[in-house]
Amino acid sequence: MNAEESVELEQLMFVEEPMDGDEPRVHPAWLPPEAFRSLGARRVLLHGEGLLVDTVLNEVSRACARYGGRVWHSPSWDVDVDLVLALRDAGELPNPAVEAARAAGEAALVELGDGGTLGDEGFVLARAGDVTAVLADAPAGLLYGLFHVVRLCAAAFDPARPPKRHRPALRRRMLNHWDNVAVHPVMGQVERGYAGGSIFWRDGRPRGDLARVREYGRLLASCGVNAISVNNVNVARTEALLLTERLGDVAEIADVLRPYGIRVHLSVSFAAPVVLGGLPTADPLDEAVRVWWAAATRRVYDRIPDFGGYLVKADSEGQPGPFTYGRDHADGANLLAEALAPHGGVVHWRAFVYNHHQDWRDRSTDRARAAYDHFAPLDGRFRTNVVVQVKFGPVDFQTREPVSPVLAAMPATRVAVELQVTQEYTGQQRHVCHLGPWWSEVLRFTPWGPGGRTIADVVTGEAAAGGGMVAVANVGDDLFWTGHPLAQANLYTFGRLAWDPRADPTAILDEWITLTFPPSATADAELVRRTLHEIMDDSWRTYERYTAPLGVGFMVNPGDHYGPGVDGYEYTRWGTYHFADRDGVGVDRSRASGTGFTGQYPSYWAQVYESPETCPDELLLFFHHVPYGHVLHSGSTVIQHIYDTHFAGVEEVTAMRRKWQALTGMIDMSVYERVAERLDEQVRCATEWRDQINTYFFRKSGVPDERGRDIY
Ligand code: GCW
Repeated sequence: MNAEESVELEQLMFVEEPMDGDEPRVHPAWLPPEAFRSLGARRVLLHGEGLLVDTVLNEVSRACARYGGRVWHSPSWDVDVDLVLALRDAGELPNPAVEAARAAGEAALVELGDGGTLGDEGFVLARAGDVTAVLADAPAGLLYGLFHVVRLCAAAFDPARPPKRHRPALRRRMLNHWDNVAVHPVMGQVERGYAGGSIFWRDGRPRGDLARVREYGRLLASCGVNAISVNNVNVARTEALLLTERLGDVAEIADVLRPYGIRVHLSVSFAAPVVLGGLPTADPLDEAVRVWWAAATRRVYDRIPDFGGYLVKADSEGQPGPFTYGRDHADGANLLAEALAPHGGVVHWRAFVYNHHQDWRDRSTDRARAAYDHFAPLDGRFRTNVVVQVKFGPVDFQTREPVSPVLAAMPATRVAVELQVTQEYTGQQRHVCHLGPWWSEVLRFTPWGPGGRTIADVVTGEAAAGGGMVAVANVGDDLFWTGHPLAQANLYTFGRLAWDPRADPTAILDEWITLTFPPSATADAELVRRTLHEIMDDSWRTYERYTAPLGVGFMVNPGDHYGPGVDGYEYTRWGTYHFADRDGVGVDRSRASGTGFTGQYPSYWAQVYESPETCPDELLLFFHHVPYGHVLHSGSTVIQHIYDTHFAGVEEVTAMRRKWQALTGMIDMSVYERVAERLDEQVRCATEWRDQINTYFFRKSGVPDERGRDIY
């Protein structure tokens, strides 16, 4: 690409001006102006009123100004249009073609036969004559409908397009920011953040770049996210003050995100009545404590009327909680739920509770058991505005873990599944690791056995009353939002899966590619699409191949969790061990001879996981300690599998890097270069993983590689 072309490409892809005079320009992620070309070239009529309708108007106006289209807001005269976005109760328009398109949408809803309800966020898209109509009952539905039209590009105007209703499966689709207000001495500004500083906070104060926050809200709305928490679940002194003295800082964020339909939640300290209120106790059954929370919560709602609620990490990794007072987690969660209930708020109460002062010599304590042991007995005791938020796996966001049995153990509780978009254990946004397929596997898992209900069903709940999906966010103040430009796809995919947990992750990735690298802005759109799929589709499995084998987990460097550290956690207090010796490796979690963790699953999986003969290969070492010569279902032995996958993983990463090189000149140069640089690091790091893991197991087992490759 010559310099002129590169300037042109940049104009197509970047917003024209820095969002704030002092701030650098930010990559538009999956909403480059060019993605709005199809919409912006059309004649659009918007009908209805409301804050979010104004947002839609703003979006459409910008697109039309750029690409020559036109926009009218509830005109009192007849106009010729290609697209109408209308609230259903906004009254008639003096326009027969538009009314015909509206009637087509209404007819489609009647045909659905369930009253055709759209809810607060749904919409229907229909065609009549030459007009496409998007109808919604509420402004948020129009906003989601608008972004759907953007995603569809020209297909939204295809005369043959059948009408379709769209509604989110999950009511709450939430991101948790582990952002610290004050820089933490070890964890920094963002705990487990791999994309620079926080977009909200800097050095103990609000960052003040609300334009960027607004842009973030726009990105989130366009993929369906409707809630965020703005501070780390580890709540230190400064962060605790957000609930009281510094509530104004939270309100500012809420004001900026409101036009995009996003509600703000806050992580709070369970000890707040003591730390902030000066009470002698935070005992959940103490009357003064209840009064304190009620008053504090009322003040929050006075300031932020649509405040979402609280997020709590209690009795976990040093955070205060109800155990201090001899109470359980239902007592704790219900205390906050009671304070939030009059205002319609919810408390997200995390189930990530375990003993982090374990003795590695003790093989009977099993961290994987902890969440179930603490929470399953409490089923039925939580108030209806409590959501118990459960990490998807029983240990900790590993590259491969079984699905947490807690998700199937609390039928009388609203449970949410918690995913990690920030790539703490999956390459820290230096490695390409597209997580859509992994999340989708989790959501499709059937805890009661094949053909039964799925995790998606559990978190959806009856009448959409389930706890929804939550994920730890991966953005920062980085130019590309996510450090690795391709990690933007994980954020996008999370939102889309939270809207529809049954969606196909490859199709979602395809949407992301089309939006982020619009075909009209590249010389060879097919090459770009194919290359991105080749690099990203299977990248999570590639990552799995060159890191910890067969579900054993935790072979990372202690502290930063990046790179190989095979024995890094083996003799620590964290409860994450692999027990490799000269004969074998893995954790015996069977009922027969191990920790009994398999017994936490409903009977089908309890049986499957119980025996090494039936346990799926990819989870074998999570559930069993087996000899190196154990033969897998694949026909390979455990030791040979380790060697083969590690050699294969590095070859795949090398191939990724080669494929990426084919895109020189095809896409924005700054994206190209950032990814190229990170792929170099991925090759380096994967090689290190391969050599350390292979060498470690060769030295332990003494078994040579059948194919005689280099092991040290
Ligand atoms: O994975 C671990 C992380 C901690 C994190 C904790 C949690 C916020 O290493 O940094 O703390 O999980 O989920 O609470």
